[in-house]
Amino acid sequence: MKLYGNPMSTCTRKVLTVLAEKGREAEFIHIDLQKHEQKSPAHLARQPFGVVPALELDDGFILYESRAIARFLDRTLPGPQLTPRDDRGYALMEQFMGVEQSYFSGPAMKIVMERFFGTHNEENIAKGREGVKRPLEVIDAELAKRPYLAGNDFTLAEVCWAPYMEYLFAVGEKDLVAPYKNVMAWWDRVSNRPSVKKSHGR
Ligand SMILES: N[C@@H](CCC(=O)N[C@@H](CS)C(=O)NCC(=O)O)C(=O)O
Repeated sequence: MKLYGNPMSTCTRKVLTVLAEKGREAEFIHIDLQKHEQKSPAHLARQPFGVVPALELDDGFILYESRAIARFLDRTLPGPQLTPRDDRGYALMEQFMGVEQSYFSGPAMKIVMERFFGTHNEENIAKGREGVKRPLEVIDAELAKRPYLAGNDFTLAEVCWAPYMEYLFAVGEKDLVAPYKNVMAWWDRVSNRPSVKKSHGR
């Protein structure tokens, strides 16, 4: 199994977290985003939108889109299940994966990119900060009721939120998250998980 990705990429990190949870390694093929290797014909043949990650199985089956890869690996690899078996837990996991994708990662990455690339456009940062407030407020209320987004266990919902949370802290935005006490406690649990540490290069 080959994983075409970049260790700094949030979407690659989701896949690496699932692999780490399952105790599996894929052959990691480094795609250099600075050199635009993701736009090369060879990579476009496996990921038609020219981004990472893409997964290639030994029989040639290729899959892209990080959340689809995460769900696929969770279904097919032995090891701890990252998808709740009960219907409501499953639905909550999907709901919070949707919240991450629709409302959280966009504004979070707006801040991260400005800080990461040193452009520091304060207008963009302010928009990003405003944007992450509502999703953080929403999950804070949910996390008052249970330790993880979908119930008592770490699931693919945490897998998907973790890379963006990690970057918010890494670029010095702890103050943005700090008012949400349940989010802080949850992030302490999630960020200290060995699979999350490993996939985020800690
Ligand atoms: N929806 C895609 C998004 C992938 C994506 O945006 N990947 C970023 C890195 S996290 C990338 O390759 N960026 C390089 C580029 O846009 O050229 C997924 O979930 O896999």
